[in-house]
Amino acid sequence: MPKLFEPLRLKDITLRNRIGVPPMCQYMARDGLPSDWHLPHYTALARGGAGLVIVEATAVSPEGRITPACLGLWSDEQAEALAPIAQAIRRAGAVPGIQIGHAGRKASAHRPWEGDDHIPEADETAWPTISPSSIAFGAHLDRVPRAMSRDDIQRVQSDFVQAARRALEAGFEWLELHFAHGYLGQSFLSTYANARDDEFGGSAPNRARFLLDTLRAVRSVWPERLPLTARLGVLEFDGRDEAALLESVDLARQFQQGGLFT
Ligand code: 8OZ
Repeated sequence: MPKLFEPLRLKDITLRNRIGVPPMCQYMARDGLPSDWHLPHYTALARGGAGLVIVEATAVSPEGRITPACLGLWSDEQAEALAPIAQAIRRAGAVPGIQIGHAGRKASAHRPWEGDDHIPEADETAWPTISPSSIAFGAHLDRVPRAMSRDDIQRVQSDFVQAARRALEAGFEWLELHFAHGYLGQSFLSTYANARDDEFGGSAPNRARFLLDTLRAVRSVWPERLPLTARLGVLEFDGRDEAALLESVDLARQFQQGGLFT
């Protein structure tokens, strides 16, 4: 642990130590906007002394929320409401980060303490879900999503870009793309969830295409001087662990070439 409490410089930012608070869903937002909960919560986390505080998974579009109570960055109003949170983290001495993502086929769910399952489609608080293919996640999340068209793919990538731009405007200095945990990014990479027969499915390069295209698109609006990172979900315990691991290592290399941490 000798370096844990030493500063770490990455690109143009310096973390006061190597402790980072990861994104943790609070399920306390309304219409994607922070509530009275968020400002004291993130201020307290930053005052705790970490070098980096990453704000919870924040949806790039309303349909990309995990639950109706998730934060969003699909409007300027949301960016304005998040700005005081980024500023409070910064004032407490930590670097403010945020994770942006799209929940894909795991979206439109109840909060964990309300069941963690899909909201019934007939309920007025539910919304239709999308994924690379019309294959349900399974277990407690059994809703069958609509398979995305090419237009959907373009739109979601554009939503990522707009959310990244708003995160910057709100004062965040570290951006994480959520491509893990069974949400939309990982669903493209997955041989379980992705049964497409176009250029976004099949071979490893095709399954990686959505993630790489999204990274490149976000790269164009996120400044070189600030860290851009991604959380990847890789192994799926499907009997092809070694192949999946090698594909993921290759993808990580391509991410590096595409601008992560370079
Ligand atoms: C744990 C509990 C609730 C949400 C994720 C957003 O899997 C989550 C999450 C994790 O990334």
